[in-house]
Amino acid sequence: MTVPVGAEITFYVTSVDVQHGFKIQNTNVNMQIVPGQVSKLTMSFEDPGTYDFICTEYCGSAHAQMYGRLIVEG
Ligand SMILES: [Cu+2]
Repeated sequence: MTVPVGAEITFYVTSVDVQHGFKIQNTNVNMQIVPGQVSKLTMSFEDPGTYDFICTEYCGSAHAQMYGRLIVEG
């Protein structure tokens, strides 16, 4: 995901299987993701850079592969 610096970004996160977590490192974005519900959080990133995000809830054998990267472009 790539977003512009300073833009208001709304995350809508859900799960089709089990409970997960969604945390963007070095920010206060940290949500619990529950099957059948949508977690919503709005945030703007004021510092350009690369932000890793991870699953924070042990969700099964592929838990360690649940990560990604958000790029904030200035
Ligand atoms: Cu997980």
